[in-house]
Amino acid sequence: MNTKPSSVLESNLNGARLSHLSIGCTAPKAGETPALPGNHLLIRAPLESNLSSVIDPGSEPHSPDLYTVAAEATPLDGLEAVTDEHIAFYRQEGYLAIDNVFTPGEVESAKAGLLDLILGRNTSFAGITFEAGAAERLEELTVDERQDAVRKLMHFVDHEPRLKAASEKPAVLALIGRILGESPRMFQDMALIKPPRFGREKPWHQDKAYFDLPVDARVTGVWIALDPATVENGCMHLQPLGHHRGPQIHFKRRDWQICDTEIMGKPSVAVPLRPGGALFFDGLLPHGTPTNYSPHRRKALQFHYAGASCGKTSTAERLAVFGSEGKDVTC
Ligand SMILES: O=C(O)CCC(=O)C(=O)O
Repeated sequence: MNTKPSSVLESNLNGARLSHLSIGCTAPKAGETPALPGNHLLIRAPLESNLSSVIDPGSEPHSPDLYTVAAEATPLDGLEAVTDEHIAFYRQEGYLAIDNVFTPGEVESAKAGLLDLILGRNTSFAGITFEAGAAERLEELTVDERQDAVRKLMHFVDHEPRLKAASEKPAVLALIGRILGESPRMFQDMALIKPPRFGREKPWHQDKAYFDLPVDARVTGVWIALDPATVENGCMHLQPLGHHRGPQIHFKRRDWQICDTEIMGKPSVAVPLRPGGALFFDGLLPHGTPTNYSPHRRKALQFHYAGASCGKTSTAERLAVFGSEGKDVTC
C-alpha cells in the first residue's frame, strides 16, 4: 500500500531568472513542455549520425532542504493488484506507485531503444538534450560516457517502436482509463536520464503548468523506472494531496518551477522504484527530483495522458493560470 500523506502544503510563489548562451532551441509541440528556459546551445553530436542536439543550460545547485524525505512510498506489486480502493487512494493522495508494471524483457527492450536513439542510430530523431556538465566533452565521449551525458529525450515514440510499445502497453492504458474515467490519449513522451554525479535536479513543479490544456482537464503522468530509482540517485519526490489545491503559480528560476520558499523544509514522500516499476500521478501533484550525486545512472521514461475527449487551450491561457504575471506575487 502506498504511504499516507504527510501534509497538505500551502502555496504561493514567484521569481524569474535564466540566462545562457543560445544559438538554437528545440521547438515544443503545442500542448507540451514549453520553451520557458528558452536558451540552449545547439551542437553537432558525433558517432553514428549527423544528429543535432541541445545542451541543457544547467543551473545552480539546490538546497538539500527542498527534498526532506518524511516517508517512502511502498509500491503495490503488479497492475493486477490495483483495486477500486487503490483508485480512490490515487484520487485522494494524487499518486499510486506500482512495481512490476513492465517485465524485465520490456525494460531491456526500452533501454535498447533509448540507447539506439542516444547513439544516433536513428537519423530522423533529434530530440536529445545533453547535461550542461558534458557540453565541453561531447565530441570525445565513449558510448558509456555518452549515455551518461544525456539529460532527456523527447518526442521519440514515432521514431522508436520499442518505446512506442511501452507507451501503449494495454494493461497500463486500462489502469489510466480507470483513473481518468475515459479512454486515455498519450500527448507527451519523454525519457529522463539522470547521469551519475551530475544529473541535475528537476525542481518542484506541477506538470499541468507545462501543458496547454484546459484548466479542468484530468492528466495522469506515468513515470517508469528503467534503472533502480533510489533516494540517492534522484527518484521522484511528491507532496501527497497537493493536487487538491489546484494550480500553483510557477516562476522561471532554476527551471519553470514552484517557488523554493513554498517547499523548503516541508516533508515529502520519496518514491523509490525497481526497474519496471511505475509511478502514476495527477497532473497537478507537486513533484520534483534532486540532483543525482551518486555513482549510479537513473534512466526513466515518462508519458502523459489525458482523456481522449480533452481539448486544448493556448499558452497565454495557461500562463494566466500558472504564471506570476499580474498576480503581484514574488519569489
Ligand atoms: O525524472 C525526473 O527527474 C523528473 C521528471 C519530471 O518530473 C518531469 O519531467 O516533469
